[in-house]
Amino acid sequence: LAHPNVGLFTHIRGASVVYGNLKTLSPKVRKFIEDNVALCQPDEIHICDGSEKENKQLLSLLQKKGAIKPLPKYENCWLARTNPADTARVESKTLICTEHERDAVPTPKSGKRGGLGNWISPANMDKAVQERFANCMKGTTMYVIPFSMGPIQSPLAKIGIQITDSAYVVCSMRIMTRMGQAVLDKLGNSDFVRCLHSVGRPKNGKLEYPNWPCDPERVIVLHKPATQEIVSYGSGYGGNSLLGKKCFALRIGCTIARSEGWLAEHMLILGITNPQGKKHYIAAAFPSQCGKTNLAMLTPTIPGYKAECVGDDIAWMRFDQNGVLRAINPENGFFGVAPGTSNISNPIAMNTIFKNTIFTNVASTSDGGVYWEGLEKEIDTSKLEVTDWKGKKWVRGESKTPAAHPNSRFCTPAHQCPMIDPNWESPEGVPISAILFGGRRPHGIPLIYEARDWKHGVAMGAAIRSQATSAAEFKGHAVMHDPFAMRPFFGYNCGHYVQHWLSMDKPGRKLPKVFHVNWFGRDKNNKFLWPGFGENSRIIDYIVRRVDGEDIARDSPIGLLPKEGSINLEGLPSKPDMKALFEIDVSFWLKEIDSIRQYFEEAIGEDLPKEIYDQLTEMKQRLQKS
Ligand code: SAT
Ligand code: MN
Repeated sequence: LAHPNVGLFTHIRGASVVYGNLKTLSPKVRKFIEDNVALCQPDEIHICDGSEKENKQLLSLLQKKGAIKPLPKYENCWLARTNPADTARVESKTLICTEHERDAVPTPKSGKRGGLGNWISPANMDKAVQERFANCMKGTTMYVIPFSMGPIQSPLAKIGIQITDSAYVVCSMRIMTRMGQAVLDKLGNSDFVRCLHSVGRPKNGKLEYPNWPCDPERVIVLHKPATQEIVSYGSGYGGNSLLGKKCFALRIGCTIARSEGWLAEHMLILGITNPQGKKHYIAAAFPSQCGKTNLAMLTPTIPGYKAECVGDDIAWMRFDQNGVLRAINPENGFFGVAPGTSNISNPIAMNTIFKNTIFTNVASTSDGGVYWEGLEKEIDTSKLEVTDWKGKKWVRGESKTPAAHPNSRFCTPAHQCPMIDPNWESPEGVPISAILFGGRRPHGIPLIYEARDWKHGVAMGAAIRSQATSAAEFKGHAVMHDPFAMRPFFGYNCGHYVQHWLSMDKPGRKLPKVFHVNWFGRDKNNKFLWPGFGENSRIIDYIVRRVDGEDIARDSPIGLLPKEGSINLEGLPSKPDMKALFEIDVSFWLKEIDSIRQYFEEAIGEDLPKEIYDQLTEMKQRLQKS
């Protein structure tokens, strides 16, 4: 007979531990694993340590399975092609589980659901989990990923443990989070956010794309704030499977933030040093695919300015004892949209992503490289063979479909970014002087305007609208409402969320200035009115000068606009039409306010604080008087 302890440390409920050390697990972590082994019935368990050795082993396993292929043109870069039915977040299958529906989603006046999240009852969540997860890991390996959102030693950081049956997820989580043994050491026997993920398998067991197992028919992403649990089934796509990102850092994160008095936001964080050497940090919320990553990696075109990147997608922000709003980037990497990324739009990203990166659903070239829409001027495809994201031969000018999926991504370590901020891992976070809201609006919305006060700023955030993107399952270019750029990411009732923002205004706090920006205005010929990209530094310059108290703003019915001549246009090759960029068309704005009010009433109803409705009323009155 074997020593009685042997079974204890080499097996959990019959599944053998093939990697990692069970002895280092706290009783809580061990219980979490045991419960899920009992549910999912894996053959093997792998407890991730986050080491280089482990990463290499998993990458070569993925390669052997045909799930990824190497990109020899670069250093340690890989390409994954997904099942074409699994390329984006699944908003309609993303649910928040609470006892009472109203805690999760607003109760709209119309009685119709307003698209601000989906609710599920605890009983139905249990049922959904049982139906999908029972025995779902038979014959496979269960990976256990301890991870930290935020620098491990930061008091603002939070720890999660993700169970998954996907090695692709493990390798991606190693890039996107701080992952491995150091996290378990920090955790001790404390609580953690419980994350369970399986790529699943169709009911009939047949995989259409054996290289990319998933179950599009039964896909579901569940969040239970009361117990800080996330359960995701059926998808390997980042937004659905890297549970630290949208699921934890935003949906569960914002519920924790609400109860602890801070903010978990869909925001980039950018450091900006002016020619006098004074540094400010700004945070900016735009819906997915409105250029957050590009702004986070801004190359200023005006002389003397320096920009540094703290984060490109998520900000956790808390007022410190001195009343200063401090932000950390809870992530450790960039999960950026590939198409459109080029040396013109984002040279910094181009200098970040060609080592230690996992690409997903981009096209590949016969010289072992990658290709996507936007690289036409940089990669001469006439001398190469191109294989599109579905694995088919692709010829520029002939093929009718794009080479790369519009939501194809790079997953790359943040520290590789040449302009990463020296304080990006600072445990106390960086001080935020200004908050920007924005969207993709072809008509009517000026390049920049400033909120009169905090309440107005909160109303601005609540009223964000933008053209639809391909990060989710929506089609077309309709202008969609997207409060705080959080529409797909609320972990609780959006109306209560707005109330939480209003409650940030407390005595002794230095509230950041709030601005609305729109880089995407178009003229009558549908041409962009503003050059964008690096030239956006001219607007950032204006913002930090406002933060420093310069008298360069004038009143208008919608908020403060720049005084004429106050935006630095020096050195621009052609002068933009500033009149068009700042035109306030009263009839447009009256309609805009009516649509925003209608949306608020229909989607949020009485759950939206009265102060926000009052802001609309006041703005309308100012417009009618103008
Ligand atoms: O689709 S993800 O959530 O992974 C990225 C995004 O939409 O910002
Ligand atoms: Mn995002």
